[in-house]
Amino acid sequence: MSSEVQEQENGASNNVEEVVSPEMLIKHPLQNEWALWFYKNDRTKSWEENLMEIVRVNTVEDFWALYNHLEVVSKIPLGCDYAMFKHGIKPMWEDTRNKQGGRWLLNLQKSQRNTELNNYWLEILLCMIGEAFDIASDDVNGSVVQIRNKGDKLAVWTADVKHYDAIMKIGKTVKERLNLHPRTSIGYEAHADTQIKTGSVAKCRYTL
Ligand code: MGP
Repeated sequence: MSSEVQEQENGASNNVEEVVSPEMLIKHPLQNEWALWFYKNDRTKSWEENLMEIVRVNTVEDFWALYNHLEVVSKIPLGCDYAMFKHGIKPMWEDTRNKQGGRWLLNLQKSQRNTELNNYWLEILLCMIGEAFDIASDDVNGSVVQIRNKGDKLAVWTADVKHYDAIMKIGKTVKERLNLHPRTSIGYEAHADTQIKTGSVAKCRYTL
């Protein structure tokens, strides 16, 4: 190889090293670490035994790796749930950070499983990891999607039923980001009310 070519090659490889900025080599951290949970509908086990934490993510790249690897929610079996919660908060009423809280609930039509469901769930996940609720983001504990014969359900769980402003900000953001029809309403239930409901509907504290 001539010395000129050798020099050109060395020059080229040096340039490559120079243009790769260190920023490109590190992952982009999320403000919070999030845990994905799966609820398996196994009638031989208790509700709590059926709930398992799958994986935690704390970077944008790890979130997408997880999302792309997962079965889309419309394909998981009937009676099962996905939940994504801030690390340290279990997706159950009993967790100390859920006890005083509640959920914004969107009940879907059966037909929406094959149309909007997957996009709605992804949009909610992106709102959470992107802290899209501004200062109310601190009140967001997590979200749950449930595959049910009677109609699937999407919910955003918040920290405290008394935090009216944060609850409203979260509910309005969900309606906007999901681009819900103005006539589609979402209701906010306190977990305390959901736990003692008798029929299939709990008392709604707020509606949007
Ligand atoms: P579900 O899975 O939230 O709704 O609650 P589903 O299956 O649509 O039923 P419906 O009652 O809303 O019509 C089903 C049952 O799971 C509840 O009645 C509880 O027995 C149990 N369960 C649900 N959650 C969210 C909890 C929880 O946080 N803690 C405990 N201990 N049990 C729960």
